[in-house]
Amino acid sequence: MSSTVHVIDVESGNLQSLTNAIEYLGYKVHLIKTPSDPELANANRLILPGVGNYGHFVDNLFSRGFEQPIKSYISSGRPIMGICVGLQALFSGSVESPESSGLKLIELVLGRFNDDEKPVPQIGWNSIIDDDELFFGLDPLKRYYFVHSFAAILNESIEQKLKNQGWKLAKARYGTEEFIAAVWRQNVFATQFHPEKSGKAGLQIIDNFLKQQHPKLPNYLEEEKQLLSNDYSNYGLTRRIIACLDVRSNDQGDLVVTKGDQYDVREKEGNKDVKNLGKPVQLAKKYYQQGADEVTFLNITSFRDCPLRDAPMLQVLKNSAKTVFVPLTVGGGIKDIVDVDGTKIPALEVASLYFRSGADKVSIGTDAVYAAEKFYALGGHGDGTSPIETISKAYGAQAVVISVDPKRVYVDSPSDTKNKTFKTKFPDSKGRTWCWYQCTIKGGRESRDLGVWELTRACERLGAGEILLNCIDKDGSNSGYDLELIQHVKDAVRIPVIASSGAGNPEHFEEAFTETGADACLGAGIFHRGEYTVNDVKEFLLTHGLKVRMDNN
Ligand code: 1PR
Repeated sequence: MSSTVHVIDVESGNLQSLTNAIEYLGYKVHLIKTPSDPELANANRLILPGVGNYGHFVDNLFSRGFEQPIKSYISSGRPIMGICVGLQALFSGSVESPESSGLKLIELVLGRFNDDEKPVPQIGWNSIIDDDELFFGLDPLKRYYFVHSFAAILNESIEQKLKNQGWKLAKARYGTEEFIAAVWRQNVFATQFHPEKSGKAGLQIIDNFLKQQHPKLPNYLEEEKQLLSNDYSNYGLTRRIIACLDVRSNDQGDLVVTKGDQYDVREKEGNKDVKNLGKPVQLAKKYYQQGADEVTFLNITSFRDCPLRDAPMLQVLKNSAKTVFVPLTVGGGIKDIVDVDGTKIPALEVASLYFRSGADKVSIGTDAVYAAEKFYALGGHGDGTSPIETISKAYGAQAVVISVDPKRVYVDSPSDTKNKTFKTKFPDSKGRTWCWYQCTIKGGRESRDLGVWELTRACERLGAGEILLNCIDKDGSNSGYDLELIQHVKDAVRIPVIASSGAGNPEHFEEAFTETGADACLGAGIFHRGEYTVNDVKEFLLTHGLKVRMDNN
């Protein structure tokens, strides 16, 4: 059998990572960009990947003339695998895009997760519900990476109907809702999760599909079963641990990973060089191998650079995506820019470059503050032009992270500021207990009259999918996260919130998860200094009753 895998490419999202995953498994990849590509006739393993908005994806697929060729391919009995929106495209439609219709192989309209009870999108690592009839080696004790707001939500009658039509279902549960995590019938297999982003467990699923094999699951010890099984205490998701790499050029012009104290990244002594903690690609791989659930790169001096000339950062991403099979986020300089020759380049194009290089999400800092200020100036709505709106529309909310750099400000009374205040347990030196969190831009260099409450709510409305919540006061302090700040933002929005700044030991991660509703915890210095590995943190959480993803067996 040919060792080439064919992948349909309608320029939707991060195909680079899927290509890397398939190549890592020892196959060649041929991208099918038009239905007239003669290679389609030779294909014997076809993958239909998709991310982002349902309508955007299926309309694009259909307008490029792929509907009939895909249907003919399926009728020919050759194996096909849909991924994420590629799974959703098999259905008849989605409430996300009522005007658009899918391939109608499965007669069901996808619904939106209920966000009254849980954060939406679902972003993180969930498990498959144990069932005797699982397929392609799907393992209920492993975790797979999901990122979506819409899903094939199940009830008994829908499930029965699909089973009667010959579909085998692998179900997962998010909050109280059960949905299709994977389907299989004859030559058609599809996963809602991203196997190419699900670490070793995910690579195994792709390999099983490519080899068309359904291996037996490992014989787990009773003790392992207890540790690894899902307890659904966090809606079904494991506690996500993110390793963050602040990247910039040092005085010698090399791109290095650095780390500040309250955002100051220079050595305190000697020639006050930028601290050099290692090379970005090597560190990203190291943290992936240690079990990081995500890796985030922040280009911390991007406000000075033109990202399109910033080839080294794109190269960092490209090289990292070859060995890191968990989600990659990149931030810094995601904005409308003017290139050296005066050409205007919209933020959407800048983001697309990063997605094509292997990023799954982009994070927006400075420009998100400008967008939120405009949102309020317009009376509480956007005008469709901000990078948050344009990127979210094309790639989906889950691809847009807002990186916030706030500082605490004390006031005598709430009437002293237009921003949302709260009473803290930690008064300042003057005994004041009312405070708010002020947003800054350009890496903390400039403060704005906008609170983190106001910023995050505006960004959520504009289409952001996640908040990366730094804290300048806590950054590099090793003194633990600012739990009051995290709770303040959790109360403001329904999208997931990543706690950041201050982690110094595994207990800090535990308290952020148990004392606030943090959806993920990010650490930088703790890992760079080698005090703890990501795995140390996870083992600590596991033995303290918090479920985490362990991908080493
Ligand atoms: O404004 O869209 O160009 O994005 C710039 C990005 O760079 C923003 O995400 C901003 O947070 C980041 N940034 C800018 N300057 C700095 C700096 O440190 N001088 N770093 C900076 C932000 C915060 C976290 C850090 C955590 C955890 N660093 O990335 O990793 O605080 O650290 P810890 O665990 O060691 O305490 P734009």
